[in-house]
Amino acid sequence: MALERTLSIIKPDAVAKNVVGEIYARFEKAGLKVVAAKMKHLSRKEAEGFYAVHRERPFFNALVEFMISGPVMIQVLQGENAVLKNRELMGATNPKEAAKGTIRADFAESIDANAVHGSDAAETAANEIAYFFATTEVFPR
Ligand code: IDP
Repeated sequence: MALERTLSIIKPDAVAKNVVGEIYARFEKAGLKVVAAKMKHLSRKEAEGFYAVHRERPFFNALVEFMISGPVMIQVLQGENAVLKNRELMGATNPKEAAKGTIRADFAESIDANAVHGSDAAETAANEIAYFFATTEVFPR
């Protein structure tokens, strides 16, 4: 098993619902440790840059509008197989298809407002972590 880091974002819908603590508890119970965190209201430019791979998708503009609609909580999670473990905790992209007991099944309303983001592979995780955090902001350094 590999000790990994992954980028997690609690999206504006879940921050507005006041479930940041409940979502953090799920990370911790699953053995994922928060090793960096910041609350941020993303600019349009930051949201567009973060989701640049989706630029040509029909939902891109709606996704960016949603991501800048309120503050988000951004964290780096560390643990054994952190990338996959976080994806399992999150559940499917569409909350209607998400397995029972997952974050999206429990806290998300729709595919547009689906509570959390999590990196989908170790390589994207490294890029996404660097997008939001300086190396000095992730602990232990
Ligand atoms: P993921 O967040 O589960 O990794 P991605 O396919 O990477 O899913 O899509 C990024 C985000 O874009 C999703 O979390 C969701 O908010 C939004 N999204 C993806 N597909 C659709 C869609 O078909 N309609 C509307 N929004 C979508």
